[in-house]
Amino acid sequence: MMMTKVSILPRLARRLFLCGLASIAAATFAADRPNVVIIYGDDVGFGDIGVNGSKMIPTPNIDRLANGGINFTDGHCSAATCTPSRFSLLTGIHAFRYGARVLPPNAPLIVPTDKLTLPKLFKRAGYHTSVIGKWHLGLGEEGVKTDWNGQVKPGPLELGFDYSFLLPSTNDRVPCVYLRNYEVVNLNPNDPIYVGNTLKDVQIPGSTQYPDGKTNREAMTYYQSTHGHNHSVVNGIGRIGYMSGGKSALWNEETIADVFVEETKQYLAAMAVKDEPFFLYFASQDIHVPRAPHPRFQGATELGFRGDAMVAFDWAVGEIMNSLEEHGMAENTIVIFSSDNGPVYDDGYEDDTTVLCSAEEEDRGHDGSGVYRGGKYQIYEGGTRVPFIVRWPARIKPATSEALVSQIDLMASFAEIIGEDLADDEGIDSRSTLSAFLGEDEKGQEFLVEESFGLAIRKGNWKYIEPSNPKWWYDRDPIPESLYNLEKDPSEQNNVLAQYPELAAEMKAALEKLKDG
Ligand code: NG6
Ligand code: CA
Repeated sequence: MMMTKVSILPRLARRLFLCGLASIAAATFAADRPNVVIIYGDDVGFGDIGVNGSKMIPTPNIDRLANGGINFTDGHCSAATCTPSRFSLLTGIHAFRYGARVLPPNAPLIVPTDKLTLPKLFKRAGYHTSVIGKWHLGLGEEGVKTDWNGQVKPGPLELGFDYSFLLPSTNDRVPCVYLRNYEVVNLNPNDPIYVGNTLKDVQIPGSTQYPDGKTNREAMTYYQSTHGHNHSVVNGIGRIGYMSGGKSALWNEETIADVFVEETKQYLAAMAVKDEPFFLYFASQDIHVPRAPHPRFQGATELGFRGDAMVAFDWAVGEIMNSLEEHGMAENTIVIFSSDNGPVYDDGYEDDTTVLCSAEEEDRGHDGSGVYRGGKYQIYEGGTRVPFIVRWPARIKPATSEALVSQIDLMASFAEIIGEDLADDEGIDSRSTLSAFLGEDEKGQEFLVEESFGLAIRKGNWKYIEPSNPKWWYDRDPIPESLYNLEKDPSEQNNVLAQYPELAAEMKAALEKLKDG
């Protein structure tokens, strides 16, 4: 791997700049406060991008990003599902400490507002901060029914984002509307929105009623659900959760990617004329179910909607990159590309991946997790080893790195770049891996935790998995205590626990210590 020497400018100099006393040195100091864009995919697997071996899904824009930065081949989200990974990305805290699991549609905000978050960290250093895309960290106050017709809060703005444009939960959950800052976009007050767990909760006179998928399967005209997803049927797609009202505010599945890209372009154009640096968390809904790529992407691959949705996502990445370039901001913008969990085929809809129910298998010759075992929901590598690209033309030389890195460590690593200290109770699980992210160290973390129903810990190429009883809707096989040597056995086929009892005990002890905080 190519090496590049980076010197982070002294704190005092940065402070002077912040005080406006060192304008002559602005060009030099700008490198101390690069813009940061996190492009976060949903259910995008390690093997879904060209640079990681995908032959059947073309991803030229993501490959261009990787070829201009560092492609980490042992990079991880912190958990094998969405909410916990996003929780850890934004807080630098393991989700299991807060019991953060996949959230239902009307869940309150799960991230504590008194904890440091990535946007709060950037704000301390004078950044403008924004989130555009899928949220799925809950909105509203615990114990209070969220009023979707008023000010929906607390949410991202209470966590340090200056601006938010959200798909509130997931694209398979209600409410199927966008939220700009505190308000539902395009809401007609004469058709108020209600969200609930039962049909009865939302059968409120005066609001548009949507068919109940339990009794109206024929209303699922886009495609049928295979598991769950049989509550309100909106836009011909069965959802998790019930809603009524908000007809004028409904999103159109096939244009969600376009809407997020347009929002992002406008945001970047606004940032281009400001003096302050920015942090943008762009969270795509692609390629989560219900996959419904715009018709111009349908048929782009031979893999049906899952492959086509990935092509749509790649297009979105290209648009964001182009926009950064057009505004002359690409050079000093750190772009991170990654995903919230590994791949899944049938995740509850008949979208023609249904025949391939298991993430272990290939989809017509394409393997979303590459050589790795399992995928979304699972404790095996396919669950958390995801695409992980870091590009920063001003500082980083292109390379491929096998360093062990995790999204949870971005907080401490960014803190180091922008010269902010973390207090003892901030980002407690985040440890700076800056030298690996900059391509100066090929080892990365000594230990790294992977989370599913149970936990696993990596030490170099060794992986210890604690026993657990997963309760996912399709995966309930008990996981035995295991030890794998990923160097010889990257696909986790041979449990060598009995051969290395001392190493297993050492790793178990490290995991227990970490659990205790
Ligand atoms: C599961 C849903 C799945 C998906 C997942 C969350 C069923 C049967 N399955 O409960 O479709 O929504 O939750 O995905 O309802 S995640 O990427 O947001 O974690
Ligand atoms: Ca996900």
